[in-house]
Amino acid sequence: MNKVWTKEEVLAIYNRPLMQLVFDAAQQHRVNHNPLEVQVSTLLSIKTGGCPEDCGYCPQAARYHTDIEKNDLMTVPQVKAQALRAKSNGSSRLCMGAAWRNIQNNEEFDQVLEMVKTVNELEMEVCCTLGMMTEDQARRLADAGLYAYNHNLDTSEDHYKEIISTRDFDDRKKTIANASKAGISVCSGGIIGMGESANDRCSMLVTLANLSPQPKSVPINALVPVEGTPLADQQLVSIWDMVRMVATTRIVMPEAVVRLSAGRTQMSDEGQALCFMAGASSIFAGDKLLTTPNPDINNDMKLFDILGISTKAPFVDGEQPTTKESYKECASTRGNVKWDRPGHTIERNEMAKQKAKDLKA
Ligand code: SAM
Ligand code: DTB
Ligand code: SF4
Repeated sequence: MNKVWTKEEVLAIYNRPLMQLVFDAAQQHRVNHNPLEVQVSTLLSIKTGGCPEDCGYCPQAARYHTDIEKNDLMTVPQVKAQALRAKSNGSSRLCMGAAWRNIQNNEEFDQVLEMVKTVNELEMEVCCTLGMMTEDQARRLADAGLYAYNHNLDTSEDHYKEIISTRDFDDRKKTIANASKAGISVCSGGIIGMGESANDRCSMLVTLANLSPQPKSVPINALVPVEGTPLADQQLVSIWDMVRMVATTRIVMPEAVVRLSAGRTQMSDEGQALCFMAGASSIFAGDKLLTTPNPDINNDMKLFDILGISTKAPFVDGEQPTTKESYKECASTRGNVKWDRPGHTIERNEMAKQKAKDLKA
């Protein structure tokens, strides 16, 4: 049974003198992890852009005018080729992302299930991030060989209402619970730098840490402000905030892999080294995240070399799933799956949408 965290406790950790906080996190890190090992994941955007949601940070939301290249769902051979490339570059995990609100019971999902089966057969950990997911969809993904599902809370429940209006925080939690019920390893974290307070950051960590089971991996993203999105003008996150967030996450979720995610191009090597010291134990590698740039893999490997860090092998923290033919069986009706829409509006998001309309006209 994990400890139940309160926001006051987490805030007190977050606000410790930075040098003390990093030392405490580094000590905690050594209790459950090899501090000289970092897990490397590669992101692959299998379906890019055109998303119906209004997430204020996201360049893939159809309603904002951003400069991304949209793509339909990739084919299975395309994904296999990218997975092999990622594996040869030292990645133990492939994380496939789709710009979907939620999974539908249709041919596209059937195709994703084939991708999962194919990549699992390459002996890589397979992760997907496909939006909201029902219990039966989670079961099918697990049967196909899915290892992990990424579904971020993104921010605190309070601040969430300032960032996204098209779905609510409880639905995020429902999807996470559906992944857990299917025996899939949960990857859930958030973004800092969206105008949230320290209170919001700690509140998000409390929600994550009090999930049962706790997430097995926690991505900490620094907002990548993208032109055309409502959050385009946000100030870049300071490295000190990133270190604080990583260290606090390490202390409140001691067994989790803490992933240094979006925003690494904004960080110096020294800043990233401090994050590894403070308990970060994973990165996304490859020159692209989903649509935005990421550091060159050669730079990452050079930094690992300097720091004496080696990359982690797949399936060290959990067994490789075996594919069960039942992934082909859909227990629910085919077609659209409905999730409620809360329907409030966010002025900043509406303005970015209007700006996109004006640019089109
Ligand atoms: N559509 C699915 C969903 O929202 O769950 C999966 C893809 S979505 C792009 C995955 C995550 O990427 C988001 O939850 C968010 O945390 C992160 N993300 C998206 N845009 C970002 C940005 N500009 N900066 C930092 N993180 C971002
Ligand atoms: C996560 O927490 N961060 C990744 C992954 N999970 C899917 C995505 C980052 C996306 C950054 C913006 C982009 O490249 O589009
Ligand atoms: Fe769509 Fe996901 Fe981007 Fe939100 S974060 S707009 S759900 S792709």
